[in-house]
Amino acid sequence: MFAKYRVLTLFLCLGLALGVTTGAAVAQLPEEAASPQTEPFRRIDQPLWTRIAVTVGGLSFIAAELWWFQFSKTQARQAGVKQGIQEIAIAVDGGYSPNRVVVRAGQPVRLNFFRKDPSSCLEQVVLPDFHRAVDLELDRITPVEFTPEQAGEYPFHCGMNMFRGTVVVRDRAEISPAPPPVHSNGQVREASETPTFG
Ligand SMILES: [Cu+2]
Repeated sequence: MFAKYRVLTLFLCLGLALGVTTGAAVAQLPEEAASPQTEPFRRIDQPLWTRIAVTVGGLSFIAAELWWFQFSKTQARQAGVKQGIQEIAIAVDGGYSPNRVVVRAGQPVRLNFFRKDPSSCLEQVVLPDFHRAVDLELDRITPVEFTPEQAGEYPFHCGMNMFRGTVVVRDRAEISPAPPPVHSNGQVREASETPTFG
């Protein structure tokens, strides 16, 4: 399931690279066409529909990319409570899963980041509001602890701010009691969407 995401991410990154290089090439075209030094390169007049197709293709790549990084696969999960600590496992594999973590204010939180993705992009996780910047070792669970005092939404992201998640802090009264129990390995015992740390 996560391998699919990785392939898709790669695909979209290639799309962006292609879009940028094509854009740069097109931007340089008028200058080069005017210069006599570019004789070996003959300018080919593309039919209008080709230009439109290329433009539409490029724009849809950009749109897909924005969607992928901003809006895709938002999944919220509530942290379980173990010995007074709100604990939840977050798989780091082509992003964060779950990428929306619900906790309650005034109680310690432990986010167990399990990094499965070898890309350097995800080797660091930053929680600016809680003053945490933590390096994640590959194939290890790295706990990040803090105590949120105020209700609100607090983002976390990779070192380059490409992949993002949110810690949603609610007031005690807003959260239903008895959240799901947590496994000894930090995995939340829950339905189908629980990430598999195999
Ligand atoms: Cu990154």
